[in-house]
Amino acid sequence: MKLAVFVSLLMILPFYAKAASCVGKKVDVWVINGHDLTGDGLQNPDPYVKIQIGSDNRKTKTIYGNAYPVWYEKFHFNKASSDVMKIEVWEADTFTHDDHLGTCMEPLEAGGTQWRKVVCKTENDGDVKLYYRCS
Ligand SMILES: [Ca+2]
Repeated sequence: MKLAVFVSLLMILPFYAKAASCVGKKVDVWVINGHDLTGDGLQNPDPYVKIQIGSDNRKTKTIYGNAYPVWYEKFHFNKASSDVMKIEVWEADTFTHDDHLGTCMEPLEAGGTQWRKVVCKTENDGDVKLYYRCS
């Protein structure tokens, strides 16, 4: 009986390891907030966040005049085509090009219903916090 359990574990484990990939799965991303963001000289920045998985893009709204923005925006990716999530933090400008504050490449891990925390560091020591899960 014990041997049978052991043998069936050996058969299941390789599939379990493969199941940890997020490719082909639904990915939910919850962009929470930003901390100590800069990029607009002496004025408070107007930050927004872009999320990309494969060729699929999402974007938060721009929060004007706030170095500590709170987005609380949730995005849904139906079928992830990549195991990496690209997070870009931008600072909106009206009359010139938007300023790039930072990019993070986050490897995605499947974890059932568990939300995984990501802290994306920007230039000048700020950061953006988000959660994701793929199921
Ligand atoms: Ca601006």
